Formats: sequence, C-alpha cells, structure tokens
Amino acid sequence: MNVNDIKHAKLKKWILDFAELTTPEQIVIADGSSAQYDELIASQIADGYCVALNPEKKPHSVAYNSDPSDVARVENRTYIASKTKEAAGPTNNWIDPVALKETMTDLYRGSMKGRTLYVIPFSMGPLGSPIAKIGVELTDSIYVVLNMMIMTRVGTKVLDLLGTDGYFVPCYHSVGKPLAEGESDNGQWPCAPLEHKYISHFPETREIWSYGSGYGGNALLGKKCLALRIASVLARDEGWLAEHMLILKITSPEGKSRYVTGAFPSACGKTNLAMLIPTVPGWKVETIGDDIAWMKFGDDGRLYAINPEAGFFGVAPGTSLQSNYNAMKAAEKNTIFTNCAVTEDKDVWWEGIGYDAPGPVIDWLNNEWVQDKSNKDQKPAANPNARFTAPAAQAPSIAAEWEDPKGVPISAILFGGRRPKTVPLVHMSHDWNHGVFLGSIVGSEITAAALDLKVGTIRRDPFAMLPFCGYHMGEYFQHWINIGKAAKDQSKLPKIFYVNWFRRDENKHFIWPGFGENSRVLKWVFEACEGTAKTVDTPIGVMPSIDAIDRPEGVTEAQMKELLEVDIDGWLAEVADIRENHYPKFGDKLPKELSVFLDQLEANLKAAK
Ligand code: OXD
Ligand code: MN
Repeated sequence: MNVNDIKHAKLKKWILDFAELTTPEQIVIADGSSAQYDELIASQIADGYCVALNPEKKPHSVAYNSDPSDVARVENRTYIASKTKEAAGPTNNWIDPVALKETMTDLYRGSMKGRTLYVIPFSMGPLGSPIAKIGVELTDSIYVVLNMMIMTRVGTKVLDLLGTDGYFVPCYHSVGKPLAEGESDNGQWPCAPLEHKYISHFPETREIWSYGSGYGGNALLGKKCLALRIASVLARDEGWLAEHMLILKITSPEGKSRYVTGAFPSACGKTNLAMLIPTVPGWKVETIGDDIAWMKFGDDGRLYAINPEAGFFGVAPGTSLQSNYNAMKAAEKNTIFTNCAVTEDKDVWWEGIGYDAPGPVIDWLNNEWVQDKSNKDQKPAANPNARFTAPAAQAPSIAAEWEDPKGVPISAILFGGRRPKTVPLVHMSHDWNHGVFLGSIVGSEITAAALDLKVGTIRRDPFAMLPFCGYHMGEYFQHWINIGKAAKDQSKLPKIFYVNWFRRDENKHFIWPGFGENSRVLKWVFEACEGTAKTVDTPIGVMPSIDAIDRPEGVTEAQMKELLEVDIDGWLAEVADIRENHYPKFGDKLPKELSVFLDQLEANLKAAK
C-alpha cells in the first residue's frame, strides 16, 4: 500500500506535510503483515542493528543493543506542553507549546534524511472496541515499527476502521540522526544527544511529538505517551479512567472468577503479579494485562477494563522460570530483546535468569564478558533496564477473554509500592473516596539512584501515575472522586486496597516472600469482595484479622503479626510527611475530601495511641 492509497484526506495530508519537513527518502506504510515484519527484521539483521537468535533456543527472535546513552524513559526530557503551566500541574515538566513546537520543528527539519518514514496506524485496545483508541505514529526507526507491531494492533485494518474521516491521535517520532549522502549507521543504534531529546505531549490538541530517543516509552508512542499521558486527558474529559495498572483474573476453587487491577510504580513487579502462579491450592490467576488499564462504566453500572496493549515490554533482569514462569514462556519465541547479553550459541542471558552465564557472552555494550562471581564490582552483562518485547498471547497465563472488546468487570483495585516499613501487607478502604485517598498517598522506596533522590528515601507516586499523568495531579484526584460520584450504584464500584509486599526486617531482609505467595493476599481480597473475609477495623482502614491469611512457609507468627500490625508512630510520621511535603504541592486543586481523610486518619491514630 502506498501513501497515495490512503482515503483519509486529513491523515494523508498530515503524513505528506511531515515528510516535507523531515525529508525522508521514501514513505512506507506498516501494513501489519507478517511478511513485512519478516522483511524488516531481515534487513535489520543484514544491516547489523541486531542479531538473529538461535532458532532452536529462541525461534524468530532478535537481540538489539541500544546506544549506552539511550536505555530508559527520560523523565527530565518529558514534557506536558499545555497552554498554561498551571494545567500541567506541579508534577510535570512544562514548556510553552508554541515555543516547544518551534524548537522541535527546527529539530525535525531534515531529520529523516537518508532514512525511510514509516507510517504506523495502530489501535490501543481490541479493534473496534468502544474503549479502544486509534493513533498513527510516523517514525524513522525500524526498531519502533517492529516493537509497535508486537505492543499494539498495527496495520491496514486500522486504516480501514478510520475510514475517510475517523479520529486518530497524531504521533511524530524521529530518532534525530539524519544521514549524510552515502553515510550509514554501521549497525549502531541511532539517537540524538540527551539535550536534544524531547518527549512532548500537547494535551489540548492531543498530539505527541517525540524526538531523539529510540528506546521504549520514549519512542513506542502507543504506550506511556498515548495510553497514559494523552489518554488520561481524554479520560478526564470523557468520564473514564486511563491508569498505570495491571489487570488479572482470579478464580476460586469453586470456579468463581473476579477481575482485579493494580497500580504500582515502575519496578515494583506489576508484570510478576499479573502472571503469578498461586501457591494457595485450588486457586488460579490469569493475565489480562501487565501495565495499563482503561476503565469505563458498562450498562450494568460496573467498571469494565481493557488492556489497551497487545504485548509485554518487560524488564528482563531478575526474570527467571522461578520468579516469572509465564513471562519466560511468553518471551520464548517471536520476541525482541533489547540490551540483554548474548551467549556464544546465540541465546540471551541476563542477571537473575536463574543460571550462571554459560561461558563468555557479548554484553549489552558489545564487549566480551566473562562472569566472575568473586568480583562483586563486576558490571552487569545486561543493562538493568534490559527488556523483552513479547506478544501477550504467548503467555501461558493469558486469560481467554483478554481481548474481549467490552472489557472485564473489575471487583477490586490495588495500590502499592515498595515500603520497607509502616505500610502493612494489606488494608482496605472504607469506600471509594477513602480509596482515592489511599491512591493519592502511594509512595515507593527509591531503589536506584535516580532523579536526584537518595536511595532509600520514599518518592510519592500517587496512583503510580507520577510520570504518566497528562494534566494537573490535583485535578486528577478530583476526577477519581467524580468517577465515584458518577457510579449509578455505589455498591457496584470496585473495592480499593493498599498492599505492600516489600516490608523488611532490621537486617534489611524481606519479611514477606512475595511472588506466588502474594496469592494469599489476593485470596483475602477476593473474599473481601464476596463479603466472606475475616476482617478487623483499624485506624487506617479494614484489615485481615491475624488468622485471615495463611502464613507462607518461612514466615513466623511474629512476622505475620508485624505484617498485619498498624504501626501508629510510623503512620503518624506518614501523616506529617503528607501534610508537609506531599499535599501542599497541589495547592487549591487538592480535593477537600482528601484533606478531611488525612485529618481523620491523624485523629484515629492519636485516639489509638
Ligand atoms: C514501564 C514503566 O516500562 O513503568 O512500564 O517504566
Ligand atoms: Mn509501567
């Protein structure tokens, strides 16, 4: 298919205008066919951008290494360019949209010289679902085309759905590395220096402009940029929720199923939770999604969720058959690996894969690397943010209904973060608004020196949306309250829980084993939804009684007590921190209801002291 065959006049003009600005050698439409995917992969292998993996180990899979400067989402180069700074709020980087568009237009001018402009029509969500949204990404990166083909639904079928005048979210992307006459990348990952990288969102016009990075959420624009930052704005205006949440299905031994979403900051194990294998006999957990949930009220008054994505962009290091069997199986074939190590027999390897490196490997920096377990300072062979891009349908745990266009009815919403102290294993809110309060105070311990924060300090990450909310976070809290008010029947709203798998003892050892053992908490959540859970009222909310959750092997009675205790002084310190450092950020946009909950919490704690 040729750009001139596009029947949507506005789309065609938009593509041709961008081509005129960026001056690519040619324009190619990503048609979504496996033939085109294979052709592109073959060209990338031939040009040295990636290596083909051993078909006996990882059939139909490749391994890329990115530029060492382009390995993660760049939050400090990510912008919400709303008309006013106030609209972007205190938690986003803001630049005036007119000025930003001028800067970026200059960067885009001629930026695709010597390259091909690919047009990627994509659907976030099952094609034609009432909850789905269509985007079109223009990019000069074949890596992006290939990843988008796994992560979203791409191709001419999306153009058919758009017809002659359908709505799409326009997404520009360029790696920002034009090629001079006769110049080639020589197989090196193309990108621009950090100071030229811009991941920009224009919420009023619902546009995404990305420049300079070829990696992950900076470049696969359906994911964080569209499905969270722009979608959060659409959701506010249209009365639904676009959230940084996994979606799982849990089935009891009696065969009753419920659906649960969960918001956890990045690097808190959402993919592991979405794919867990329960240790509780007779219970089953299946996967609907591991990163993003879009939720809308159904005609029956319940909130229904879809996973807008079609693949997993999972962190490889630490993933093993023991820690996440289903993810390992999902990434067994038809997978793109990025920044993993490659073994001599062309398999991938990473730290925490569950076995030692089988001889020398080529590390993510393209150097030979021999494992030296006696050297504690040895640099890892895989980048800590190395990824696998795998089709969701390949996870053995995928639920049969994962692509149901109407979504799945949600019974429970979990919030959580890494909290070594204070926050107990699980507590439940009294009602929706109290749950919004819990979401608004989510925090997580910083595990790697990032964002100028000290390792070990708590970074507040409300609703796990800090890097992903496309507007003022205070208004976002209000939107959650409004959604509760909009419910036709309050009793049909999901119940809201705050969980914490990451409590540690004085020797810094985790008290709770996590992984499959988290099914014990999910069971209690399920029972709470049924109304059969054993509960106690506490100053912070509703909690399991001490005998409500069976102890996993290795957890002593005293430890279980600690996990389910309300640490009054710890919570009072928490209240003080929220009052002094967190809530004031939102100024008069902080919903009154939330300050009332904070006051009540403090009063409850003082009364219990
Ligand atoms: C992700 C993230 O990659 O949240 O999903 O950073
Ligand atoms: Mn995420």
